[in-house]
Amino acid sequence: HPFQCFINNEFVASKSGKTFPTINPCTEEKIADIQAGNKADVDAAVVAARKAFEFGSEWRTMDASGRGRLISKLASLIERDRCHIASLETMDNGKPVSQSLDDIDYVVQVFQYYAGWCDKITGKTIPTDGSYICMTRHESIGVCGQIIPWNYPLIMLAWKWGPALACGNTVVMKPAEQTPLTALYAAALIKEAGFPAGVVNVIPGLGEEAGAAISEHMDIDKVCFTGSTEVGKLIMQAAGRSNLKRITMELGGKSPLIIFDDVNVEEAAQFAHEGIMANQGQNCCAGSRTFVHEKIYDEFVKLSKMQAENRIVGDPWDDITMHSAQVDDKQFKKVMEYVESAKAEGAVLQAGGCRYGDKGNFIKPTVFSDVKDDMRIAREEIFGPVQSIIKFSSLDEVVQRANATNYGLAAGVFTSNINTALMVAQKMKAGSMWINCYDIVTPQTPFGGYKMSGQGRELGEYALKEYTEVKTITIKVPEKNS
Ligand code: TXE
Repeated sequence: HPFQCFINNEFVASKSGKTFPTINPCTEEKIADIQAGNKADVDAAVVAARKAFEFGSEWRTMDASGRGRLISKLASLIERDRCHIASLETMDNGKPVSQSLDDIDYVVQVFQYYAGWCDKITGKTIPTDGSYICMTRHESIGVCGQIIPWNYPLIMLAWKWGPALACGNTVVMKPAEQTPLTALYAAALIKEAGFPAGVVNVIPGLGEEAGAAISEHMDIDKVCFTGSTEVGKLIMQAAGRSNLKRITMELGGKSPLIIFDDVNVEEAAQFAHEGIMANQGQNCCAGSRTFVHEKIYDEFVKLSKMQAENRIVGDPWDDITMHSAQVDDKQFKKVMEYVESAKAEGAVLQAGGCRYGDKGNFIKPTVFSDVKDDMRIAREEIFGPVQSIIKFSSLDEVVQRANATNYGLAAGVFTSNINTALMVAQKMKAGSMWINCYDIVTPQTPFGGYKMSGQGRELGEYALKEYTEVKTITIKVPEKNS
C-alpha cells in the first residue's frame, strides 16, 4: 500500500523526508507512517497539475466523452476493490465495516454520475442586442486545490474529484491527516485507470503545512474545502491574501430536526436517532438539535433512550456492529467535554454519556433531554453521538428558535400536515431541507450551506458551476436576422 505523495502519476517521498503516523482509532495502534508533504511537495504537485492543464496537453485535447470513460473506469476499479478499500477505511477511520462498504458503493455512484456529465456541460446561445451572435462556453477553471476531512474520507474525495475532473480541471488534493489511506489507494487507481500524468495529485500532510500551502498558493486557481468553520475562515483569508482563487466550502452545522405531534412517533424517533448517531455522530448535517412537540415529548424521550441503549457498539469488523469509535483522541475528548458541560448546565442524561470499553475512542450513544436553547450542546457543533432533545409548542416559535444559529447546513421536519411541512421548509435557512426523512444526500442533488455552513454547492449539476468559468464569446455578423 502506498504511503507517499502521488505526483505526476508516481508515488514519491516527501521532500523533507518527514512522516506522520496514522492511528487505528479502535485499537489506538499505529497503522503506518505516512510521508508528510509540505509546501515544497505542494509546489511540485502544482507544477505537475499545471503542466497537465497546458494547451495541447493530452488532458486538454481529450474528447469530453474520453474524460467520461476515464471517470467511469475509475468507478469500476473502485467497485472491483470494494472490500479492500472498505477495510482500509475501517482501519483508518474506525467506522463499522458495513458502513465503509456503504460508503464505497456511494463513491462508485458519485463517479458514475459525474462520468455521465462530461459531454453534457454546455453553454448558451444568447439573443444579444446589436448585430452579433453571442455564445457562452463553460470552461475548466484550471488547477484545483482540494482539502478534505476524515469523517467520510473516500466520499469527500469523490465529491471533489468527480465534478472537478468532469469539467476538465486538474487536481491537487490533501486528505485529512487522520485518514490518508483510501485517498492514496485511489491515487494508485487513477494511474491504473489511465488518467494522464499530473491530472490528479495527492499530497498527504498536516493542515497547517500542506493545507495552508494549497490555500496560499499563487498558481492554484480554485480551492474546495470541507472541514471546520474555523479553518474555512483561514482558507478564505488565504485566498484573499494570495490570488483570489475561487472557493467552495462545506463547513460545520447545528442542524435542527423538528418533530410535530401528528406523526408516527416511533418512526420519527428512529429517523431522529439515525440522523444524529450515523457515522458516530461525525456528520456535518447531523440532526444535532431534535425539537419535539410538547404533546409527544415524554414518549419521544423514552423511545430515544431505548434506541440509544439498543444500538450495537463495539468491534467494527463485526457485521452487526452499528456504532464504533470516534476518529481520534482529540475528537473523543471534545465530545466528552460537551457531555460534561451538558450535565453541568442541567440537561438530563438519559443514555450513554461515557466511554465504552477500556481501549479505543468509543463513546456510548448518548441522549440528553430537557436541553435548553442556550446550553452549549444546543449551540455548538459537537460532532459526536450526542442527541439533544428540546421541547417546543408552536410552529412560529420553533422556526424562530431553529433558525437562531450561525449555521445553516440542513434541517428536517416530521409532520403529516402538508401545510406545516411546507411552511417550515420555506422558512428554514438551510441548504438541505428534509420532510419526513433525514440525511438523504444523493449524487444528483446539490448539497451545501447557508450562513457559516459554507459557500457554493457540491453534488448534482450545481457542482459543475463551481468547477467552471463562463466565457462570453461575441461574434460580429454583417446583418442580424432573428
Ligand atoms: O477539522 P479541520 P478538525 C468540524 C467538527 C470537528 C471540528 C474539528 O466540529 O470536531 O471541525 O475537526 C485541514 N489550512 N468538522 O480539526 O482542522 C486538515 O488537515 C488548510 C466538520 O479535524 O477543519 C483536514 O484535511 N487546511 C467537518 C481538513 O482541513 C487545514 C468535517 C479538516 O480539518 C488547516 C471535519 C489550515 N490552516 C471537521 N488546518 C464537516 N463539515 O463535515 C487544518 N486543515
